[in-house]
This record gives sequence, structure tokens and C-alpha cells, in this order.
Amino acid sequence: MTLADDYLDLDGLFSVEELAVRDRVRAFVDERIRPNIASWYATASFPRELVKEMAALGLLGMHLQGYGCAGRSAVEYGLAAMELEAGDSGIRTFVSVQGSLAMSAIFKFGSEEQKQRWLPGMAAGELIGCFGLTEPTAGSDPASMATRAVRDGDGWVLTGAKRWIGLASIADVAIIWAQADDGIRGFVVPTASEGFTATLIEPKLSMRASIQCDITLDGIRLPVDAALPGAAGLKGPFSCLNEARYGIMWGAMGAARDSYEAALRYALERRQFGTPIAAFQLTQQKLVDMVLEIQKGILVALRTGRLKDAGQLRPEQISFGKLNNVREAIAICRAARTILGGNGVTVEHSPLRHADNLESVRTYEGTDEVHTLIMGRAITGIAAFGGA
Ligand code: TGC
Repeated sequence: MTLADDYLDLDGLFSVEELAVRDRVRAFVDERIRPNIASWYATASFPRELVKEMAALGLLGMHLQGYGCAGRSAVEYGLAAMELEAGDSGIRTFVSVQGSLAMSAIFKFGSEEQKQRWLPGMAAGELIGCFGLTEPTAGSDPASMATRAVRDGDGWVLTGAKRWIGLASIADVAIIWAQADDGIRGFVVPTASEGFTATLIEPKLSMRASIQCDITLDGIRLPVDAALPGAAGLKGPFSCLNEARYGIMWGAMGAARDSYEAALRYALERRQFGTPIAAFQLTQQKLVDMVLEIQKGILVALRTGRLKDAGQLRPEQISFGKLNNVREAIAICRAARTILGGNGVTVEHSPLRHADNLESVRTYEGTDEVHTLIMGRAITGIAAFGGA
């Protein structure tokens, strides 16, 4: 490691085992994602063939215990997310939706039968899950969701629509959050159920190597035991969002690091005015600003991860990391693109792809504004989320 790679020797803060997990995922990204990502992005293709390979690496439900999951620590999961997103946000999103959202919902709130039915297959990459919370008219404010769950005889009937749902068109199972008479509940919905339709949202200018869908739920009939017995109210989905938001704060630093490295390589090779552009003071300032924010962002993620592993992490602390790290990562990727000049707008170079992906990342799992206001509420005691 050189100062260019790890200025403050942050590697010294991780255990040998944590670094081994990171290096395994880094090698996978180098071998399987980097050579192909430009083509997947250009053609808007999600590389489904990688799912079983990621499962074999223990990346699906990585931080969950039992049911075929790897039972890794929060810090190890974070390091894996960082490496995956150095490849592409869309690939890290797959792991987040599958593990942090869909599997976490079943793990945290499911019956033993639901866990046995779904989790081992999901950990093995044989079954894919999605997580339906956001709706066409309920994004930042999921409390206003219109999807309804009505008791009918000895079962449930689900009616409504969801939007921006990752993986829905290839999913075997959907965790659907719906308003019931007694509040918001979660349901485990096989996607083969009559009345379930997932439609790809395309074309997109972001997350092109990833799948996001509209879902319609047209009077889906479910048995009574399709409800997640442990979830009552918004606390259920929000607890799953905590897991995904946590992974994002690490992942964003992976995209930032990859952009910085691309810019540094280019700046050392590219000559203008008779000298490498790395010799220009303005270029050095950009590179130094990137190093400052990447190293600080990793420290934020690591502190958050250690708190999570100690069982002491509060949701508003996750907002700190998600807000800061994604915001800084976008700025870094855009600055990296400027060093690449005109060449930086081609798909051959990663920084603009990362920056475009991060527009989605800064929006899903709580926008910059939502996380700002979660922090504002935490420090003032006053909720300022909405109008009258
Ligand atoms: P609020 O009154 O604050 O809370 C309601 C209940 O939830 C509890 N709670 C939490 N519990 C665990 N973790 C958290 N982070 C929690 N935040 C709140 C809270 O204690 C309360 O419990 P109880 O027992 O008192 O009822 O609810 P609010 O409606 O006022 O919240 C406001 C706000 C803005 C913070 C919240 O609505 C919010 O976080 N909005 C952003 C929603 C969001 O992130 N959406 C993205 C969804 S991602 C998705 O659907 C797909 S993207 C991934 C993909 O598929 O690709």
C-alpha cells in the first residue's frame, strides 16, 4: 500500500480476517465485473450469471446467522459492499436488495416456517427476493402508502402498486408492505401469485446494469400465514432500511475510490503542455481533495460498523454516514471525470458511470433531504419532515 492507496494506513484498523474478506471480494470484482461492466452498462443488462458466484462467496445475507448465511460481521459486510460498488453500484444494489432488504425482512420478522422456506435458497442464490415499500405516490413518506391488505375469510387480499423495486422482474419472492386495518404489515408474496405483475422501468440514465421495476398487485389472494408475524407498523420496513443504508455508506466509498484511482492513473499518464497533467497544481488539488474525503468517509463507515457490531448503532447515526458518504462520493466521481477531460464521458472510463449511479444511490433508501431531517430531528428534537 502506498500513500496514494491508503494515505492514513486505514488498513491497520482492520483485522486480518476482515482484510481477507475484502481481498476475496476485490479479486472477484477485478476478475468478473471490471472486464464486463462497460458492456453491461451500455446494454442495460444485469449479469444474472453472477448471482450464484456471489452466493458462493457468501455475499447473500452475508451478515445473517444460520439458514445457509455466512454470519459475517457488519464491518466485513461493509468492506464487501465497498468492493462491489468499486465495480458498480448496480451489483452492490443486488446484494443489498437480496440480503439487507428481502432476506433481512424474513430473518427479522418471519415465522420459523417462512425462514426455512426462503432463506437457504436465497443465501444460495437459487431464489431471488425483492422488497416492495416505495409506491408511485409514496416515496419519502411511506406512511402515506396506498397499498391495502384486507382480511378475507381465512386469508388476505393485497391490492396496490409499488415503484422503483429492485430485482422485481427476476424475483421469486416479494416482501410487500401494505396498510391493514391495524397498521402497516409485511407479506411474503411468491411472485408467481395470480395478480402479481412486475414491469421493468426503462430506459434509465443511472443504475443501468441493474433492474428496477413497477409492481402491480391486483387483488392477490394470500393465505393467512403469508403475513410476517413479527412486523407491526413502519418500524418493520425501517429496520430493514437501516441494514441497506448501512451498506450504502461503505459502497459509496468504493465508487469514489475507483473514480479517484482512475483519475490518478490518467493524470500520471496524460501529458499536456509538455508535462503529465498530474504535475498541474489544479489537478493535484482535485486529487488531494478526493483522498481527504475518501479516507474520512471510510473512517465514518468503520466507526459506524464497529458500533453496529457492538449492537449500539442508532438509526440517526446511519443517516450521518449515508448522507455524508454518498454526497462526497458524487462530488469525487464528478471531479475525477474532469481530470479525464473529454475521454471521461465515454463508457470506457468509470467515474461518470459511478456518478450517474450515485444519483440513484443518493435518492433511494432515504434522500439527502430525508437524512438531513432525520439528523435535524436528532439534534433539535423537532421533526421537520412535512408541511401541514
Ligand atoms: P416515524 O414516526 O419517525 O417512525 C415510525 C415508526 O418507525 C420507527 N422508526 C424506525 N425504526 C427502526 N429504524 C428506523 N430507521 C426508524 N425510523 C423510524 C419509529 O420509532 C416509529 O416506531 P413506533 O413504534 O413509535 O411506531 O415515521 P415518519 O413517517 O415520521 O418517518 C419520517 C421519515 C422521513 C424519517 C421516514 O418516513 C423515512 O425514513 N422516509 C424515507 C423512506 C425511504 O428511505 N424509502 C426508500 C425505500 S427503498 C425501496 O422501497 C426500494 S429501494 C431498493 C431497491 O429495491 O432497489
